[in-house]
Amino acid sequence: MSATPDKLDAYWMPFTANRDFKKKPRVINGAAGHYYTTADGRKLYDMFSGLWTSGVGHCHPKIVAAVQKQVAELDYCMGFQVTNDKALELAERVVNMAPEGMTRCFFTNSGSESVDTALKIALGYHRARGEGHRTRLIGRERGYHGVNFGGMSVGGMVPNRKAFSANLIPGVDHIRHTLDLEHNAFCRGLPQWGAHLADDLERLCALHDASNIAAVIVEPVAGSTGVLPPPIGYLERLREICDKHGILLIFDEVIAAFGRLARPFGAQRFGVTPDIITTAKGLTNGVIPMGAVLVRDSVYDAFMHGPENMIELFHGYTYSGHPVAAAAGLATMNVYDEEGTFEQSAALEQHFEDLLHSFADHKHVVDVRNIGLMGAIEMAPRESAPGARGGEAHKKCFWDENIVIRNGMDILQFSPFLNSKPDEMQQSFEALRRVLDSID
Ligand code: PXG
Repeated sequence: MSATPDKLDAYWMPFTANRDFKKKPRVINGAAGHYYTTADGRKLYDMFSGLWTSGVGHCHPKIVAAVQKQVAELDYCMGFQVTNDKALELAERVVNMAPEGMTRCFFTNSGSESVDTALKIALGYHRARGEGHRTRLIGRERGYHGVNFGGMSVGGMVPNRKAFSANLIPGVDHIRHTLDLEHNAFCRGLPQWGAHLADDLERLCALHDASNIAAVIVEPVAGSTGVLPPPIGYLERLREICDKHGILLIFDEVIAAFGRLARPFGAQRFGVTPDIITTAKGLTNGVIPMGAVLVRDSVYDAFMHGPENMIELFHGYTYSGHPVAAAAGLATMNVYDEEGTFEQSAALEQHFEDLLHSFADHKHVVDVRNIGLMGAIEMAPRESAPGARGGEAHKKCFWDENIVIRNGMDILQFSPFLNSKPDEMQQSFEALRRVLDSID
């Protein structure tokens, strides 16, 4: 490294193989609609709509205008003891789209913060009700709940936990994940097999005694780990077991909310209402970082005791309810309504599913999974080089075919725009096929 680091040296890339990346950096410097542009003047079709974030496309003019206007009107104001008009409006807007009974909204700045906020609310809820012994938190293997200590601890992504193993928060356990290629490979939509895996929660209730368990957190569809749709009946079963034992159910909908499953929330798609929902990403179409935690009345009400001059929940972020983020959120909700984004998303599902499953007989492919506009193609790893095939596919897509895909090791993930054009979606998968055909 040079004595004075150049900009590539200076930047420590998140969740990226830095040394490999810096040999031939992939730098994007513009975007419009469904395409990115690069410094060397290429246009790349974005098959991941940002990072599951940008459902209505990049630089949507109505969201851009709302942000520009807001930043000139009220750039920031304190979110503690005073608030701003846009945060109030957005909270009302979001709870009005939420499953019935989920009437309160707490703002954060990311999915990770939403998760840690939700876990704290769950613990505080039980304590406020005189059940402070409910301190245990249950996650699921292969779950992704962000990278803060709470979310990492309830998460089940081994590489994310490995280096921090001794420092994960105490009192956490995990239920089994739901993928079993012997039973549910190449399933279109929800697997028939696997509802019984929810009973693993009963095992943990027996082991720890249910009276010690505060909450269970799951993604309704596990996203980051490579799209694992819930088996039919699985989420219902989790709900039943939680009800039986007085445990709060948290759905982490950082990916699933806002149209990815053709509904405002995944809970509505699956007809199962949790007690707490975490969101981020599509809340602002990815334009300004923001997250939100929605809770049932009963959860909020449990905190509203004691002297009225006292803070009920000692938690919040400097940027909770940031006016510019909230303005972006409001403009995003307007676009969803005005353009019928969730209906557009629903109309694309079949086409997307057919394109994905056309890879089922490809030589590298061991599984294809999808639900809504979430999809994954899992490839077999190369012998003694796990992740190499997926990484090469990503790079070839970027350099040779002008498409951006995401890979987690050898699993390719797809998050099409909610307003994709069917022919562009098709062309992008044709380009992907050329790439998969060309790699070992
Ligand atoms: N929960 C879920 C379900 C997520 O998908 C987070 C929490 C954390 O959000 P923040 O905003 O703190 O990053 C996420 C984030 C992938 C991928 O490859 C997905 C996420 C992050 C990184 C990669 O699918 N989702």
